[in-house]
Formats: sequence, structure tokens, C-alpha cells
Amino acid sequence: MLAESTYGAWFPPMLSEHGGEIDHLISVVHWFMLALFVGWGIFFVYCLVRFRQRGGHKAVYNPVKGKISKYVEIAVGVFEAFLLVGLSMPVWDWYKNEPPDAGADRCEIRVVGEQFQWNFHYPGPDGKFGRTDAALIDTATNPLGIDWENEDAKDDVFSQEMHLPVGKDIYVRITSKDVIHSFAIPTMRVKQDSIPGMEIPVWFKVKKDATTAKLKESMTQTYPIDKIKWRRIRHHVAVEDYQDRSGQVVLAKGAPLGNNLEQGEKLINTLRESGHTELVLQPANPLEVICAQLCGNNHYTMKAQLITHEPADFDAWVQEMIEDRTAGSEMFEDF
Ligand SMILES: [Cu+2]
Repeated sequence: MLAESTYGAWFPPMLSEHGGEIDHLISVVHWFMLALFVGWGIFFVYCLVRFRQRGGHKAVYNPVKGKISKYVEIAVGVFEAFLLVGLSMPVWDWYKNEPPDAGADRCEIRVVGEQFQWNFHYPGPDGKFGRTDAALIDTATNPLGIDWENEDAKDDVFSQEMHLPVGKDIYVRITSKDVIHSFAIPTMRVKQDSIPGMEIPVWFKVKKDATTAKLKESMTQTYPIDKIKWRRIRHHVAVEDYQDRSGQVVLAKGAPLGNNLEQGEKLINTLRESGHTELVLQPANPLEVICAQLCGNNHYTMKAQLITHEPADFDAWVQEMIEDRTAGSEMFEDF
């Protein structure tokens, strides 16, 4: 599965346990629509030919009074009501009432959208979210108003990057501070509106082998330097150091090919003139959380980096975040 994890012309890579079913449904709907399109298209052309204007025929403007068309229409209506009330609603009801069990294996995260960023609140090792208070909100340092003095908040983590452990139940509680946003992770086939005043849960599982590290590895490609278009690789970084003729590193491992078109093209030229014929590149970060609801002027910038870890590495990240914050606050106390 990972071998196919590159962005192509069709869907983005699919990295969640349930995503295959969604892709399957989308395929079925598309094939069904194609059949309808072709069928109705043929009927349309038939009518154009069959009822074309010709001598000795006069147009009639009254609707047809046949019984069959009436019954067919009623039957279609009844069938569609059955699809909705008889099939879809029970499935949705069952699904929405069967969240993954709370416990050590469930990773719970509060997600709060705001113009124009995503905020993530993790409960930390104790599994309890600390108190939040609108009065404590500070746009720059504490957008969620977490009460860091609160006992349950001592091991909480606030982040504007989303970090997820692979293979575990992810239980996300989504809300918004201002307007309606839509929490979406295309690669996980997850999307849910975030609505102020409501907290809507969504759950999914990241595939066991879909760690960011492995994804980057599998998306590593060799690009012939003559064919490189900066725009296509601007979110990529070098996998190794590249030197010019004098031996000076002009493109370091982990660095992007310039921050804009001009820089990028200059660097590509330098590398070409230094005798390089190809570059090995990988995405800086292949995954992201986006907002899928037009929520204001800068809607398109409302993205968050998404990083997936092995569960042990995820725990290490949580620990690191807690230590960073406590170290930071102690530093302030010294002043
Ligand atoms: Cu938004």
C-alpha cells in the first residue's frame, strides 16, 4: 500500500483503516453516474431524431396523459425514500452510536478551528483534559484558554501541529471558536464540519505502516535535473547534500530548493552547471489537516501539519511537549 503512496492524478494516498470503503463508495457512485449519463444521453439523441421537425407532423403542447409514467414516478419516489429511511439512516445511527471504547488504546484530541488556524488539545498521560476558560484566552500564547494551573491540565499538550499514533483509535472532538469550519484530512478520508457551540466527535484509525517517516521514505524520488519544474517540487527537500564544483554544499540535506521561483531556478541552474544530472528529493511533510469550508479571506491558509508516529514515538512527543512547556514557564518565573 505504501508503495502507491504518492500524489497522482486521482485520489490522494489512502492511509486510514476505513478509507478503502469510502473510496469504494465513491467509485460505485461514479460508475453509476456514468451509466446514467450514457443511458440518458442515448435517450436524448433518440428523441432528437425521433421527434425532429418534418413535413406532415404538428407539435402538440399538452402533457402526455399515460398511466405508466405516473406509476414509474411514484415508484422512483418510494424507492428513494426507502434508500434514505430504510438503509442510510439506520447505518448512520448505528455508526454514530458506536464510538471506539474509551481506554488506553483510544487517543482523544480536542480540535478547535478558528480563523485561520487549527488548535489541538491533548489530555496527556492522565487522559483528562484540563479546565479551559474563555477569560484565559490569549490569541498568541493560549488560543484555547487552557488553565495551566488546573491539576488535570498539568500534563496537557497544546499544539498547532496534529500528531497521531498509528494503529490506535483516534477520537477527535471537533468544535470552532468563530465561524463554521470543516476539519478535513484528505489522506485519512476524514471530514467533519466544526461548528461553534457544538462538539462533534469523529473517529478513525491510521494504518499501522503509515508513519510520516515511512511515507517520506516511500515518496522519495529521483528527478532528472533537466526536467525539474520548481513549482512541482517546492514542498520537497533534498535527501542528501549537493555540492558545487568547489566542494561547497549548495543544497543541504533536508533543505528545500529555495523559497521562491527565482531562488529555486537559480539553485537548479547552479546544480546543473556543477555537473549534477539528477536530484533525490522527498516531501518536506506529506500530510496535512485542512479546512474544507470557505470560512473567510484566508481560508486557503488554514492548514496544519500532520505527523504520524509509532505509538512509542507519539508518547515521546507528548512527553517532550510537556517538558518544553514546563521548562518554558520556569524560565519566565526566573525573571
Ligand atoms: Cu476554516
